Amino acid sequence: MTLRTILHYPDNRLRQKCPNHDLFNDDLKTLVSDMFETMYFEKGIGLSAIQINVATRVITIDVSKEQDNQMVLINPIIIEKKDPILFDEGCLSVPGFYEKVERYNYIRYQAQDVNGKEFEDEASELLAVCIQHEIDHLDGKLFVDYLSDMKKSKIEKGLVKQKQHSTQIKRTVNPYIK
Ligand code: QAP
Ligand code: CO
Repeated sequence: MTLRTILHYPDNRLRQKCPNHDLFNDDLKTLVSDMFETMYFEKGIGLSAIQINVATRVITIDVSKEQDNQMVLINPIIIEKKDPILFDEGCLSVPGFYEKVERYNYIRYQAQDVNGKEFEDEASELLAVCIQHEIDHLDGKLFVDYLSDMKKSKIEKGLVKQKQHSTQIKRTVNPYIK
């Protein structure tokens, strides 16, 4: 179990189109368990492998309150979508910023589990939106891409400020520990 570092917008590594995942071995189990650990630690409900700089089509999700309903989606594909909605979204790669994005309230999807077995299921509301958000990551897309240039640059500047501020705090606390 290892906590991994999450890449932050506008890091270009988040822009990669991730290839299908085709090795269902112990390395995959380690990746998935590190993703859950990192996601829970950062208070997230969804994480894609590319957010921890692993360019492959692997997603972890847990939208339950008790954080006891782990979902792993490998090579997921949306096969049906209906009922457009506006959903207030955030992202672990865009910490502290939330904006409304148009999504679908119902989807049917296909994916493989951690053993490579294909399955099909439906999802609605928060889970449906989360799956759409995470699949976007696998294609190098972020929720900020749906926003106006003005909102996008406001978020970019805000994140730069945030980074400067947090390194400032670290310096004040102890100049020898990075
Ligand atoms: C994607 O997002 C999502 O800004 C997952 O400071 C978001 O887990 C799907 C988070 C909304 C559906 C609806 C964001 C944690 C977590 C932050 C997340 C933050 C701390 C975001
Ligand atoms: Co995200």
